[in-house]
Amino acid sequence: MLSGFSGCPLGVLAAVLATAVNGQAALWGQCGGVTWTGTTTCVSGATCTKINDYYSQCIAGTATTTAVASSTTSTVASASSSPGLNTLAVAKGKTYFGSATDNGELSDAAYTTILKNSKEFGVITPGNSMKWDATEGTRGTFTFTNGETIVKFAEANGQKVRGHTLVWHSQLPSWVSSGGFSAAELTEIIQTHVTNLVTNWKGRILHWDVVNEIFNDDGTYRTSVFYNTLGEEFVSIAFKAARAADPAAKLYINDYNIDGTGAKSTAMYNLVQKLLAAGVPIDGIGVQAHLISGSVPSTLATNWASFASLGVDVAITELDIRMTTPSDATKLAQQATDYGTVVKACVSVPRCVGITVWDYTDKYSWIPSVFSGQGAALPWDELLVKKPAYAAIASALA
Ligand code: 9MR
Repeated sequence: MLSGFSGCPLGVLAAVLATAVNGQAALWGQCGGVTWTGTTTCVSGATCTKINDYYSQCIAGTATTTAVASSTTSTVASASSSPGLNTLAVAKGKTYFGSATDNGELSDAAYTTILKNSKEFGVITPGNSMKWDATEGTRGTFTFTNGETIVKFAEANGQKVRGHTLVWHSQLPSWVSSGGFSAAELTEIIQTHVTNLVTNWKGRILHWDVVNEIFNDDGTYRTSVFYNTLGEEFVSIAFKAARAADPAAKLYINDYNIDGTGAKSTAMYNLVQKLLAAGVPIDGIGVQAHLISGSVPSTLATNWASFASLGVDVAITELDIRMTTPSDATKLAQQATDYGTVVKACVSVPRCVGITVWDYTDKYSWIPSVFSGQGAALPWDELLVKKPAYAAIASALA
């Protein structure tokens, strides 16, 4: 798992935020804060926006409110009184802005107060409770309780759900991975699993991640019980079963390190093209987007437009942008720039339908437990306070 994610080295973090010409801070650059000694004016078209006492940033557009910290620093509505990221995304023509969550987090009242706000999040993704190990730990015995808790939470709050995930090599019970099944038996096992889950939540799931992480980074197929037993046919088997069980759900193939162009993205493109030509019901490509601050690929929009040219939707399904911890104002500024880059790329591709952050707060991010010394990857900090990334997302959606 760990080695599977982007091996890109950390890039230079703050250099790109250097003061622009004529002594004015660049778009997205820092322009204020109690320890800031640089310029407090922004280039034309940007407004110096107070994010907190320690950090002001040049945000695209013109200030809308006037709380003034100095003669050149004003506070816009973007963070404290934002209309909400989902509201902004929908106004921008997208279907949603969303967040992952997990069952254990739902007992945290401060956390759920934000999660249930459909102005911020229009779609919720269960981080674990719809996976194979959580739903069919024993062959033929299905457990929907935890998944249902999250679906009910979303429905109670006027939110939709991305189902995650039906066929994945990980979090897979050993009865599947080590069962020694024939191709015919494994086909039936996949069909039974997919049919039961999708039927159980029929009509209540916006998107399903039908297959997840089937490629290696070089674009070859990942070794798994599914691929080893059935070859790439397992993909078609899963999609066809999902479509038959809930024709209304949009069906996605989901993976990481297909953010920018490269061998893995090419493999995804080629497979989806081939399967669509063969009549396999694929509606979208899910781009996980587990990214590294300072190393966000420059080819996001190009790659997503290429995917969309196949006639499918694109969804950013698990966005987070990690950094070496602890964070500081410079790193948070770089991260804000990076979030802006990702969101603007989605905005620029009409068939990029929505963006999900892989939980919204650093309090519940998976990153520190897997990437030692890294974290602070999400738009809200561990205290549930909005970071500069929030304002950058809002600005990119404005
Ligand atoms: O967020 C999930 C975390 O709680 C689990 O421990 C982990 C186990 O593999 O899975 C995490 O979610 C993964 C997602 O399902 C697929 N893409 C990678 C995500 C991060 O590992």
